[in-house]
Amino acid sequence: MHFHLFGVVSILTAVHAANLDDVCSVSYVKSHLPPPGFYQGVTISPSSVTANPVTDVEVVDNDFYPDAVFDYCNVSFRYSHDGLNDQVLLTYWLPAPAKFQNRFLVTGGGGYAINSGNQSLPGGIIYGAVAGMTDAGFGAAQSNTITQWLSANGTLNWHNIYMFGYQGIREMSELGKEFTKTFFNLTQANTTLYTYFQGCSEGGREGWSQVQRYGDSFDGAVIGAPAFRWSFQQTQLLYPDVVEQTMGYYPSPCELQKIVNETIINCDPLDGKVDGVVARTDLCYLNYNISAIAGQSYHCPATPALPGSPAAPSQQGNVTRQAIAVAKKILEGLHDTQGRRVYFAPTPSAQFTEAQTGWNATSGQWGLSIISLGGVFVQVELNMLNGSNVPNLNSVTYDTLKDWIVEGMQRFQGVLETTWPDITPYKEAGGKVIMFHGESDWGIPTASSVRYWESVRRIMNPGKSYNESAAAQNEFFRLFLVPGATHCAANPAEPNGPFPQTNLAVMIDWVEKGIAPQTLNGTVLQGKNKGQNQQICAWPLRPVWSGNATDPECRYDQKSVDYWNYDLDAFKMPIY
Ligand SMILES: *[C@@H]1O[C@H](CO)[C@@H](O)[C@H](O)[C@H]1NC(C)=O
Ligand SMILES: *[C@@H]1O[C@H](CO)[C@@H](O)[C@H](O)[C@H]1NC(C)=O
Ligand SMILES: *[C@@H]1O[C@H](CO)[C@@H](O)[C@H](O)[C@H]1NC(C)=O
Ligand SMILES: *[C@@H]1O[C@H](CO)[C@@H](O)[C@H](O)[C@H]1NC(C)=O
Ligand SMILES: *[C@@H]1O[C@H](CO)[C@@H](O)[C@H](O)[C@H]1NC(C)=O
Ligand SMILES: *[C@@H]1O[C@H](CO)[C@@H](O)[C@H](O)[C@H]1NC(C)=O
Ligand SMILES: *[C@@H]1O[C@H](CO)[C@@H](O)[C@H](O)[C@H]1NC(C)=O
Ligand SMILES: *[C@@H]1O[C@H](CO)[C@@H](O)[C@H](O)[C@H]1NC(C)=O
Ligand SMILES: *[C@@H]1O[C@H](CO)[C@@H](O)[C@H](O)[C@H]1NC(C)=O
Ligand SMILES: *[C@@H]1O[C@H](CO)[C@@H](O)[C@H](O)[C@H]1NC(C)=O
Ligand SMILES: *[C@@H]1O[C@H](CO)[C@@H](O)[C@H](O)[C@H]1NC(C)=O
Ligand SMILES: *[C@@H]1O[C@H](CO)[C@@H](O)[C@H](O)[C@H]1NC(C)=O
Ligand SMILES: [Ca+2]
Repeated sequence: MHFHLFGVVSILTAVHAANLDDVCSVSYVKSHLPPPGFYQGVTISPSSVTANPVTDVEVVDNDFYPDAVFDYCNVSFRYSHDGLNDQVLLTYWLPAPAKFQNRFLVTGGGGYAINSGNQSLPGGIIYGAVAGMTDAGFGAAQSNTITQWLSANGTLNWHNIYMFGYQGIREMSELGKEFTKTFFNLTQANTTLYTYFQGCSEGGREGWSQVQRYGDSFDGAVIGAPAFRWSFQQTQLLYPDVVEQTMGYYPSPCELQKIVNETIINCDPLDGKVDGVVARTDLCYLNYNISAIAGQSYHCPATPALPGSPAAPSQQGNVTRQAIAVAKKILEGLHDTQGRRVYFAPTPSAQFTEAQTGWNATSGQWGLSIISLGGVFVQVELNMLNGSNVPNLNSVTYDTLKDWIVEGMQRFQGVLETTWPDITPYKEAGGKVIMFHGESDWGIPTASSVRYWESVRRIMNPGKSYNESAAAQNEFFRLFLVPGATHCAANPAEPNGPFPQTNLAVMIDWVEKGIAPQTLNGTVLQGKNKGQNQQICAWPLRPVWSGNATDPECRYDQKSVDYWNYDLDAFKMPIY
């Protein structure tokens, strides 16, 4: 017994004696790779290994982790899939041995990117975690993988789509867990390795793609504004464009911004605190009539041409009734021509980014500008034609949008839809999820995350009352709507709102110490209150302030819960 303890102590001492330079070498990494055959169908190329120490890296003002200075070992290696002539590049950042805390962080991308370059990895290193990312075989095109979703016009490249959908992240996770264990000698002294995920938007979808499939994926997943319910999400991006086309009115960006600004000013107090933040978009929708903005004057100065955006002239005028009608139609959310609801509404106070019009210098007018994030879904994934957008929306109606959703749902159900509602294996393995969503998100309706939380609650807790099932769900999966936050970011238009910058620390406390977050830790990241701590309510409770307290009271409000739960009666099948 004594001998055994002594042995453990001496190994731990040896572990702590190693410094970054001792282990951050090509030869050390080569001799600590996952062994051949470790992951079926995958062959690692030892000759592809790179490793170099990087010191005194400083990160400041990131929404997803606090400011820090750190060192790491920058490792990469490649693998191929047996029988395919492909090359997948993995990148792992490893903390110095003395800073390693038996943690591994899986990261993802955004938009059509499968990783976030060097942006997400620091979020693991600063908590003593090895952090991993993959290019999923897309090479330099990883930041716009959709250019490789077709083998030719008319032929989808299903291997690439599966790699993007979930397979690439799974392989990076499993190879990364094993690599971390061998690199840090965990098999000798202490086999505990906590695995986490952190990602937002497409990264959030990637997180769910793992949680829904693999009970052993993570111990804790931090998932922001996930781009799931894929075919709905991609298609609904086009809805504001179709509204403009159908109604024949193309508001200038300034006119739209005026509507958002007035909405924020008028709805701010409805939550009880006048701070420029609309923490209750439900009350805003129910109580504020944007018709009051018609006739108010707006003005925006001319802007010069920048890379990716052409010059725009100065814009001034009074908000028209047509602009209000367009905004109202957008804020109702997509319905088919029979008036049945197809998808959720965006929250009032969110920017009308998808509705942005384009300046036509020839005609001297604002006109249709099709949002490419939505258009490329139709062009490539539905029409199977190479390109970055649909050429036009000629003869596209609200019913066409519904048809596109159904076509996409059927085609990609098993790869991309990512709304599987029964996550029992993950729960039973002890896994935890923190999901958060900005309440002023322009790109993914906040209601999308509420829908999924409610679907999982209902499916996993048959026969239980709402309160019982919500309590059961909160044991492992909590949802937080972030006042004022925009899409995966703090919102410059509502600078006093909190953003949950320390999510991974909160998750580590939940997984490793059993401290479940009753509220989510938030920090004001900009403006005159920068640095202020504000707590964020857990769904289904909603924030209310009395006086100027920094933290809200979190209350149950049936009207609010009803507002967030939509009846998608355009479909006869369940939509999770
Ligand atoms: C793992 O153990 C070996 C042998 O004791 C040692 O040389 C190496 O530095 C250790 N690795 C780390 C990361 O501590
Ligand atoms: C990390 O390694 C990759 C692959 O060798 C290299 O391209 C990159 O420049 C390295 N990054 C740093 C900061 O050293
Ligand atoms: C293993 O390491 C983890 C993280 O450092 C620690 O929490 C745990 O107590 C250790 N377990 C043992 C058996 O030493
Ligand atoms: C990420 O890469 C950019 C460009 O090379 C560099 O300026 C920045 O310091 C890097 N950030 C980190 C955390 O490595
Ligand atoms: C699609 O277009 C992209 C960019 O123009 C190109 O890199 C890619 O090879 C094309 N794919 C096919 C299948 O034509
Ligand atoms: C909207 O408000 C922002 C401040 O959040 C301001 O910079 C902008 O000029 C305003 N735009 C209009 C059209 O009022
Ligand atoms: C909003 O105001 C307009 C104009 O006053 C009015 O016609 C409309 O009925 C109002 N809408 C609601 C829902 O009260
Ligand atoms: C625009 O509204 C302002 C008041 O906000 C008013 O003075 C002006 O006459 C209006 N202009 C037009 C063209 O209606
Ligand atoms: C811009 O306006 C001109 C003149 O009305 C028209 O011919 C042209 O098609 C427009 N361009 C776009 C991209 O809509
Ligand atoms: C594929 O479709 C795109 C978009 O219609 C077109 O530009 C391109 O020429 C087509 N490629 C081939 C090889 O036909
Ligand atoms: C909560 O956020 C504050 C800053 O607002 C930070 O100082 C604190 O460490 C965070 N708590 C946790 C558990 O991360
Ligand atoms: C809250 O703060 C605002 C602005 O600082 C102030 O005008 C108001 O009187 C305060 N309200 C209360 C109840 O303290
Ligand atoms: Ca407020």
